Amino acid sequence: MITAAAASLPRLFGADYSVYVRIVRLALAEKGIAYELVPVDVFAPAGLPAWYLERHPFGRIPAFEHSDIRLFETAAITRYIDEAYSGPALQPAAPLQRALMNQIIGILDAYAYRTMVWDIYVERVSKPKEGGTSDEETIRAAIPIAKICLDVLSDLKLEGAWLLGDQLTLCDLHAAPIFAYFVQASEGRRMLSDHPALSAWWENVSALPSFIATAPTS
Ligand SMILES: N[C@@H](CCC(=O)N[C@@H](CS)C(=O)NCC(=O)O)C(=O)O
Repeated sequence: MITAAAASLPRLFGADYSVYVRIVRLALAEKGIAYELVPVDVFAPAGLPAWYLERHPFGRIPAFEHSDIRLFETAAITRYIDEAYSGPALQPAAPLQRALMNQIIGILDAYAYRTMVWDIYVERVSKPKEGGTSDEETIRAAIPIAKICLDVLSDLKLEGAWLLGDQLTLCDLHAAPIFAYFVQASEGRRMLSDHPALSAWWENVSALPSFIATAPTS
């Protein structure tokens, strides 16, 4: 078990606007692990530097490094952080609960992220803010997929403050940054309000000190 007193700080490469970087930052914060956020702007016009592509050959953010350990892919990084470092457990012990957590993370990666962030938030909020025009067709096509995501997450949600009941787990941390963008769109707020249990979860997760401390600065 790596303790907070390990010689060098873990380094997380990425930008604070990134959903996936924020997921890892939330896991580090919930474990109580100090780290260095090394700025990497994945959308920089000049492209990514070669030293970063050595850490993430697919050119996405984040990448993680601690001493001689290098990892990319957020779900692998957060599971490693939970298992390798001391601090509160962020994964359920029971096999079924753990599978449900992994199922939710899979759903978020495969279906929710692109639909709720790119097709709805970016089109409705981010593009117009930057002087562009929303692609209404993209938004229209995304709504039914976002509805399936919310319906499925509501069905899977167990009673309690968090998605899997009384334990805050990695799937809460994976979902929160996606919802943070989604609810900035009027469509997102309207759809979330149709899901009372998820709305209550959103109230809880968005009040976490780790969540507040990792708000994007740009
Ligand atoms: N599968 C990757 C996804 C990471 C990802 O898509 N990150 C976004 C930022 S939130 C990115 O790097 N986007 C750049 C691009 O799509 O070119 C993971 O789990 O870490």
